Amino acid sequence: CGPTTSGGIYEGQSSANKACEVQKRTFGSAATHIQRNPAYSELNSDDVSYFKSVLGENGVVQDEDRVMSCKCRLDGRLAVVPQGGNTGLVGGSVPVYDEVIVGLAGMDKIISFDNVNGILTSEAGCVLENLSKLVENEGFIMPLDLGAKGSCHIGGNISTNAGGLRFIRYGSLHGSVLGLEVVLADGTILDMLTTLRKDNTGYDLKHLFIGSEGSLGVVTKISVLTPAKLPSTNVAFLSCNDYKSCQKLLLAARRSLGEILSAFEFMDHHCIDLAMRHVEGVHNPLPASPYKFYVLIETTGSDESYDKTKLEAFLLRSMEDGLVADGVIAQDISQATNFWQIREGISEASVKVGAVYKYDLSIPVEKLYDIVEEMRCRLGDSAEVLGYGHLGDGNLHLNIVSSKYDDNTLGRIEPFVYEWTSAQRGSISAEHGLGLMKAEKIHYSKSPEAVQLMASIKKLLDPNSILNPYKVLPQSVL
Ligand code: FAD
Ligand code: 2HG
Ligand code: ZN
Repeated sequence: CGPTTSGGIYEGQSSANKACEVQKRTFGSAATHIQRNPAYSELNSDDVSYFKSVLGENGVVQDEDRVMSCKCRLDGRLAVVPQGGNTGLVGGSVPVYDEVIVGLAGMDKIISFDNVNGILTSEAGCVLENLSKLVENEGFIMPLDLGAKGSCHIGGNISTNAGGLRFIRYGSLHGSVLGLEVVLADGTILDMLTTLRKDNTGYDLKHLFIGSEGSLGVVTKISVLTPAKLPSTNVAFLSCNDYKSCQKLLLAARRSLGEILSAFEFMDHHCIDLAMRHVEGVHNPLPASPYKFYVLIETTGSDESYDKTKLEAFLLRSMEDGLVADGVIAQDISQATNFWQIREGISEASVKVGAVYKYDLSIPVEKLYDIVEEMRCRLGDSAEVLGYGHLGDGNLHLNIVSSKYDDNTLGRIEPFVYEWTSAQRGSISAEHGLGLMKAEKIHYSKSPEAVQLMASIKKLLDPNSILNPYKVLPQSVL
């Protein structure tokens, strides 16, 4: 880490077994199948002195309890794990053995905000929610939003190419990120921190680092294009009797709401039941509801009365057509917040009730719910199967909640879930990345040739494989 890096270094547990135990509890079986690579150096006191000379005494954390609270940890070959807000769901931000954590939380400065063009430039450790507040005060919004906004960093979002709740409207971060500064494995500071909308001079290298989960470089600075904040937002919470209706409703919303559609999220009734029990302060806006599915639709536009009329007319028509069973439009900000809290609370609520096997799948919309039903058949009463997600993006979150992690349950879920997704030509990671948990599963979604090319790029940029080892790519290709 060069002089521009004012983040922190956390020394990993000296006992590999202890680290592995934590991994096993947190990330299931993935960590237990990987051997420590003996080519990596072990951290010694010279390394620690060096880090302190660069980062100061407070920049280096060795105390075991503080390291563990990060949920976990450049002589020749010390392996490192870049860590943002540590909210990732695939174990990408935590060390597997004794890797050193490069924590970005200290790099939280705003560099500039261009309020003519809506371009934000900041350090990578800024928390997403803080950036949202900042740009909103200037009349803009961040192009992404997600349930972990209070903790995740913009650098982490970019490194995972996070999707989230605004993807349907503003698309992927590959479109919104204008520039990056990245520190490479050999310490080179790669300045790609442009703020230009258009720049076709050669290969657009920043895209290699968007979504590469800290395996190719450490993102230290970012510039992002922020859309204008529009004055009128409406949120509706609807119920449907069957999945087919949700699917038809999506098509109808695209056609009728068109340019003002800004979110289309769905959840099955198992999710609603869970949210009512475990998300603090929410209530079901459709109380007497025997419904199977729920949909949250948000519109954002520039004309309050036109937008509302349009949404009301759309709902009326959808009810007449039998697509929507019941529904409400939020009348004020507190109702809208309640609707969003239900949806955003499902992920955290699921981990409160048991061991959760999490899958994040891209599947053609017409098939998307089939895997949820298949899983219910396979697992019977032994687990609760939740289906929800970003329906507008064809992204299902399949969460399987069981009383404990065990090989028997896992064996009934995997490899079936991956084989099934692959057979639909879907993706086994729509938006969360591969991290530690899914690195060995990449072949379900990528061809051997594509994986080989990824490995060649990794070797070119990080020949000693010190950046985020055991993550993203299978060990066999490195
Ligand atoms: P971390 O968890 O710290 O790291 C994630 C990965 O990025 C790791 O591989 C890490 O090594 C790497 N990394 C982090 N910072 C850097 C950096 N500066 N340079 C290089 N590599 C880096 N994800 C979605 O896509 N959509 C959602 O809707 C969504 N909702 C969520 C809701 C909840 C409640 C939770 C807990 C998670 C959710 N996530 C979602 C997953 C997670 O929040 C995102 O992946 C987020 O982008 C991770 O950011 P982070 O700063 O926490 O990164
Ligand atoms: C969401 O959309 C997140 O709520 C989390 O991506 C999904 O926990 C999950 O599986
Ligand atoms: Zn999601």
